[in-house]
Amino acid sequence: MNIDFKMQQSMRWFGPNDPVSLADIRQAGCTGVVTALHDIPNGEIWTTEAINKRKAEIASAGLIWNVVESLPVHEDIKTHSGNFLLYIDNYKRSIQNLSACGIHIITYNFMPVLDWTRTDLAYTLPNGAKALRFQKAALIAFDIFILQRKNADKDYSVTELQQAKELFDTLTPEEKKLLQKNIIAGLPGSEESFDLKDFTKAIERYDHISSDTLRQHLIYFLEHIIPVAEKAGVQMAIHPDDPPFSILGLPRIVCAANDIRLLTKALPSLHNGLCFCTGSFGVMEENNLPQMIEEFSERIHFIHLRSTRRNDRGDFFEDDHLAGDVDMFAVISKLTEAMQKRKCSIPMRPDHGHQMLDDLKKHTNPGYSAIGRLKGLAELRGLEMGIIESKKRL
Ligand code: DNO
Repeated sequence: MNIDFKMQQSMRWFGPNDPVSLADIRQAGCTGVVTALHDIPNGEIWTTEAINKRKAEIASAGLIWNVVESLPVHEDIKTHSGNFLLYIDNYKRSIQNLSACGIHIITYNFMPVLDWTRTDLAYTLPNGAKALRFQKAALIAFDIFILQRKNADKDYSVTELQQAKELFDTLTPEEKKLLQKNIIAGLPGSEESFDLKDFTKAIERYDHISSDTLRQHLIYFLEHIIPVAEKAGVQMAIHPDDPPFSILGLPRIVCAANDIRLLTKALPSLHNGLCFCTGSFGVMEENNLPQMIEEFSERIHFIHLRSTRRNDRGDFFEDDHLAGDVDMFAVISKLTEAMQKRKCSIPMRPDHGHQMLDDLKKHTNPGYSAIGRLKGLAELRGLEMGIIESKKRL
């Protein structure tokens, strides 16, 4: 069997202030860098000057800026209010400018208010390394006792409320502050950061926005940007919601296979594509990842590989890249098939990694330390090679 296309190994970089340097990324074996112009305020146009400057910086380290993650979608667009028309126009201009600079894959998300969310950024594993974790009782404790969101108790069962209370009662004042910070202060790459008062205001904007309404807003946005992306030769890649369920009363609409079907039915263009994140989709038991890859294979433009392990209380933590609930062998096998069929390499980054070895003593961006991601990447590329070679030699 002929196998010419492999995943393009890449790593996320948060720009010049990232403690992980471009040289580190190159030594990890990557050719691609996934980044964003994080200092440009959400909603403003990314100019060709700013894009080219960042691109040149990456090129001078011997790497290629292959994927934008993320071009943020302003809250006005998600809520269809305020200056949303202007922000959609600005978004189109940024797509065109990125294309003019030779960058053709753009990741974004449509999660209300918060981007990815965890309750614990330093969950100690039995081997002493630290992982990211989402504990449902901790999120509920934040919602009920810290945020004190109106009618929040109606969203949870009696048992859940009781578990949240038990957990909250064990927390010290510092731990309570840390829980709040973890949830609303913005994890690396997040587009927003809040204090409690602003956060309440931000979520109140969604009081009358149901899942269906939010989906209509997303489709409206896609109707405007996808034709522009098509013309500019840009592949748009929506990132699934992380975690893939509603939190703090906010709707989440990019969680399961059927959500993707609704979006692609509305806008069948292949430029209306996906960032296939196994860590986000993998939290939902009903998501059969290999089947989803097969179904959406033509529109997967970017891949995030990691594996979570869930329990029946609705908690999960980020396990080793080849452990957890994700069948990584089946996932990479299906991706390999998709790439040969499409005759292209799809950029992939090892998503997150444990804080381990020397990185335990350093300041690192949660989930984005060098050594944990390097370990994940090395395992993933080994698995890919094993799959490819065994197919070739059969
Ligand atoms: C977290 C990331 C997300 C992702 C955005 C894409 O580690 O996967 O922040 O970049 O949701 O827009």
